[in-house]
Amino acid sequence: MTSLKILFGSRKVTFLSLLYYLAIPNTHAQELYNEGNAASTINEADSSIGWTGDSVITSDGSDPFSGNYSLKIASFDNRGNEEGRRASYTFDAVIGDTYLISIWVKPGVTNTSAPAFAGWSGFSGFANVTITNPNWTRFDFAFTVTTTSPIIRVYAGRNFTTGGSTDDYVLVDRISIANQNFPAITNIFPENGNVGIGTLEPGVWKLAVDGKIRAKEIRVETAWADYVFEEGYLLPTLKEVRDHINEKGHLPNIPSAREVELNGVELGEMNRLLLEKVEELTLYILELEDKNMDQSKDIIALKAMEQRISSLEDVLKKD
Ligand SMILES: [Ca+2]
Repeated sequence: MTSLKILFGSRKVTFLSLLYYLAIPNTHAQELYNEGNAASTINEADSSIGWTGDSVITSDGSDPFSGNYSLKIASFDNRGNEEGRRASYTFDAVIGDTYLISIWVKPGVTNTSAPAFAGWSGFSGFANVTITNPNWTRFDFAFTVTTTSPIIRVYAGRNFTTGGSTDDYVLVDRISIANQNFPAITNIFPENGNVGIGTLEPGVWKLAVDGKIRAKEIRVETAWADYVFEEGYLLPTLKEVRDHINEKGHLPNIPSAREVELNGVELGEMNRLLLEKVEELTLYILELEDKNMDQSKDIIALKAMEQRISSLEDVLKKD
């Protein structure tokens, strides 16, 4: 992320399509495109909520780039004015901050004029961009904003003066808006919805946190260890346990210090294993108690026998 700060440090012309694509992994700081609509990455919904304009704006399931829907922006009619082809989206912004905006688009197959990103307002240095690639294409923008409500505009067709066709449309999907000036405390990864807090590498984890977590309670849904008390459970003999400790330096089934150092501890799994050991200990204690009782009985019997022997000895001495 450091390199980005250098790249976008001068808040002048900041249209960086390919450069941004190469420089940034597919990760983002705090996601600001959080409307639940067809073009959302995190909370996609069959909706066009958040987008306004005189074009026909719908959620479309025929050819989504991401998820089940894309946003379809179609010309309202063949009027020569631009409003009938325009769709707008605004978001809350901080004046002077730089925003990274990523949008996937695909023109309609029979468009009479190419769609475009045009007429954006509140962005410093924006210039219109025509969308000509017939395939899904990602566009990346980085602009400093000059208003608290900048407006992104997408046109189904860019030919304002001669009109166009009601067949003109453009599909829009997987939009991301992030404030480059905002510290990337929380990073949401559009590919899989994984979240990293304090880290850009959540890996396969749905939530990865580089730091301590404080909570009132944490519930871990996991298997439990009652199988120890089930018939047929092979309770290791104490000799086997002793041999395992002597050989490996840790309890059977419990990870070694080295393994824990490498992989950490899974709370649910470790609690199950610890309970397994507690239940095994309980069984050993119960066995010991049984043995103790048997030995106590033996001791009582032996004492009685000793008493009788002693009595017999006394009798013999008197004789
Ligand atoms: Ca989508």
